[in-house]
Amino acid sequence: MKMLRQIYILKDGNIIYEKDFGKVLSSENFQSIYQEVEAEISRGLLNDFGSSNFFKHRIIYTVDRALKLIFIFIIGFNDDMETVKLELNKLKNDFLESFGDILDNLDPSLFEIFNPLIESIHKNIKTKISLVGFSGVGKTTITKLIRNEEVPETHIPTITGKVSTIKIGKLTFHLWDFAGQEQFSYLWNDFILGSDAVLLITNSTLENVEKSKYFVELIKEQTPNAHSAAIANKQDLDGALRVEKIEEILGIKTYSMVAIEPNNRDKMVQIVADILEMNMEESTLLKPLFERDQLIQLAKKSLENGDIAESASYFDKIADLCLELGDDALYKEFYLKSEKLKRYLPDITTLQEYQNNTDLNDSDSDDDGLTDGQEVNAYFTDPNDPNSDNDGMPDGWEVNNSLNPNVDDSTNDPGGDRLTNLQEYQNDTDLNDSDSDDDELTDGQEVNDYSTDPNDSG
Ligand SMILES: Nc1nc2c(ncn2[C@@H]2O[C@H](COP(=O)(O)OP(=O)(O)OP(=O)(O)O)[C@@H](O)[C@H]2O)c(=O)[nH]1
Ligand SMILES: [Mg+2]
Repeated sequence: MKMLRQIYILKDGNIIYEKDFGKVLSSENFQSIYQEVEAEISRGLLNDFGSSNFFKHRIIYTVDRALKLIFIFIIGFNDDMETVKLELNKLKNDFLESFGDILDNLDPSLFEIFNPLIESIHKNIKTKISLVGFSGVGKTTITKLIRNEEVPETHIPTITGKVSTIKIGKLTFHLWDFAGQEQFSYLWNDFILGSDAVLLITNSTLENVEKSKYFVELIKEQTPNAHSAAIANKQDLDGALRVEKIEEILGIKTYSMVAIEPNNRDKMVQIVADILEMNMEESTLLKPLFERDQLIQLAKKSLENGDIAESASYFDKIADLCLELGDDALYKEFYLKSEKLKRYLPDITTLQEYQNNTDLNDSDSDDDGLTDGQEVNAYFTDPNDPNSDNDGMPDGWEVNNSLNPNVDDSTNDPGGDRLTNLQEYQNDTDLNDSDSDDDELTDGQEVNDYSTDPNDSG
């Protein structure tokens, strides 16, 4: 696996920069490896690059003797080290260029400017996962399942092949979806080449499984160091061979699967993580992902049970996790789902009216634009206080403008127009538009500098 796991930069034997993409080495292990590296360097044998192995990982490093700097990558095993060396050199050169002259009083906060480079290094050392198997077994369906796209009902044969980028947790991979039709067999060798992991897909019929032994051999020939496993797909069909039987025939670890079932995404992602040997316990990268999938299940259950308030609060949590995972589009989707649900909340019960001391004959007792039901069941605000968080803005206005009615957010300025949320409310301007009346003066300038009306361009 040429997946980059850790980056270290050391000066005079001290770590001055460290970045993890799913940690594989504890600090103690790193120290013992580092001593080996140092011994190697002091023997003076090192050319441009040095490397040593640590179980299933490789430590590759390069040095700058004059400045006493060591640059280290910790990566998974792979035959081809050229890309890795290239990227390590890039790190070294960039570092020297940026910090070479000021090494003696380096402020660690300066390393911020490094982040884009580190991201690009991580992406360039890409892990290739290939899906192989004959036509119609479900490779494209599995690709779509992993990508969380609608799975195809009809078989549209893939032409030549397709590469897509997938993100699992915070890690980026490249997923290669093969064309399984025999007319494309001349491409198969080249497609498999350089894979870090290969998943052999079968449709769980005896005929197909027997035939697929061909791919097991091909994988061994073309990419002997890749991790491989088989998927016994279409387990929902009558007469599907049992997984154990398929594993016996193919001689490689086999997982059962029904790829047309969207609920199996979790399972499929787990299989990919498994084959990439991403250890759940030691890697925190996948945790938010699985947490999110669990919450989605819980939200579904609450919906089935008709508990709208509960499912809305799950969707809120899911939206937050999406943000953490960097899935902005999904964040929006779940946020909107939650908002939509909150609108359909069952109205406040008579008992709740009594408990909250609200007016039975007034659906919005405090006239803040949220019904008593919404306040009690969805937003958990005070149905008798139009401004539950005392930040000067009514609860209903806050909700309509996507602000939190339970937190004082009066001084924030999300639009960046130098009008705070409270000022936007007081001036009745658009929170998301820095120039509400399109007169080329920002709302902030109009109110704070010129005392003009930000809603009137004249
Ligand atoms: N019943 C059932 N059908 C499935 C399952 N997985 C995929 N299919 C169907 O099998 C058909 C072929 O799936 P694809 O994913 O297009 O097959 P492929 O392996 O990509 O085929 P090529 O691109 O020609 O190599 C589609 O009609 C899918 O709906 C499954 O688990 N159960
Ligand atoms: Mg296909």
